[in-house]
Amino acid sequence: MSRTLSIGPVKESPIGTTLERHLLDRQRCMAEATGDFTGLFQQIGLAAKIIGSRVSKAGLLGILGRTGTTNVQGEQVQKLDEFANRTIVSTVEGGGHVCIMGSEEVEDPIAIPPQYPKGKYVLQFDPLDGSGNIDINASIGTIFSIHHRLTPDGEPGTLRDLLQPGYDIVAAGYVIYGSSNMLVYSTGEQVDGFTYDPGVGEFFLSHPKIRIPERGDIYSINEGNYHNWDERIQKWVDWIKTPAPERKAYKLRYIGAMVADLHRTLLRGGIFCYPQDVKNKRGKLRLLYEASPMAFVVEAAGGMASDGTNRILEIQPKELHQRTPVFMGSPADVADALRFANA
Ligand code: AFP
Repeated sequence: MSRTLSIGPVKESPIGTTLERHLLDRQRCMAEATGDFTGLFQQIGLAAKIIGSRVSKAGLLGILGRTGTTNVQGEQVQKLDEFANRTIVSTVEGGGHVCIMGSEEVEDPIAIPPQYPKGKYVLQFDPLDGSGNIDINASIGTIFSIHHRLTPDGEPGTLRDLLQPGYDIVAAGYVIYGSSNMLVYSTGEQVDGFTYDPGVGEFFLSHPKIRIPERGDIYSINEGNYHNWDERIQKWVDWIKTPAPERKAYKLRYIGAMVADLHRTLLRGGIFCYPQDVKNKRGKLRLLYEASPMAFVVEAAGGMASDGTNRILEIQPKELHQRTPVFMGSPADVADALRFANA
């Protein structure tokens, strides 16, 4: 008598959880879900794979680019941040999930071309954050956030759809292109991290339910700006790096790419900040596609995100490329910084 082996449901999948599977599982838990959000997210995931692949070849393309204007495949060598911007726009615009987009690389709102349907979501992104790191092979990233549209369904989106506060974000996240590529995102309840397996070509859940430590031992700030800061920020930095009987001095780590500095802060704890200074009177980082999405992720992981006075997620944006000071990270560390900043 022959025995039939079961290939039915298994308790634990031997292949792990892909980003797509994770999104579909969550979609099934929401009775009202139409699949639009999952569709949009899949397009963002695809863009992340394409950008990640190009980032990993950036050094090679750059070297070959110096010998002429084309690479070995005969392609034009493009600036990577422009390439990343075009990749996201072209992956998302025809999907029918979005009515308008905002990008760090583009002055005006990005309209959906007339031939495509206008969806119910609004996408904002910084296609390649920390692009100054490209030439030195250090980590860079993509940041994104998704809102519901405010204008009537089916019509082209407007600037009003883009100027929404962070507390109305539906989902936000980032992709870090580093020693491995990771996509980290949240819809508000938890933060999940997926590591890209280049052999398979998929993001796999590797860091479920990330929680930021209550306190860390790292501060992350461009200390070269010390002499341009308000005296209260100088006092805080003097305090945090000076050992005291009850605590060790904090370590300084600063990569110069917000995604990389905040990714470390999320996993290890501590604080990342970019306060205002005499050169950047309203701060340097952009509210809509840098500070707000990262604040949403940090808060969902149990952290704190402030502009020095207000919760970043409560700032009502007035301009597309508005800047803001930023203090983000472990709640106890951000509370310490704010105590000094508001003394
Ligand atoms: P780039 O994308 O122009 O390199 O800017 C990166 C960034 O917006 C952010 O990711 C960094 O945290 C911050 O600027 C670094 O700024 P400083 O070079 O002034 O420290």
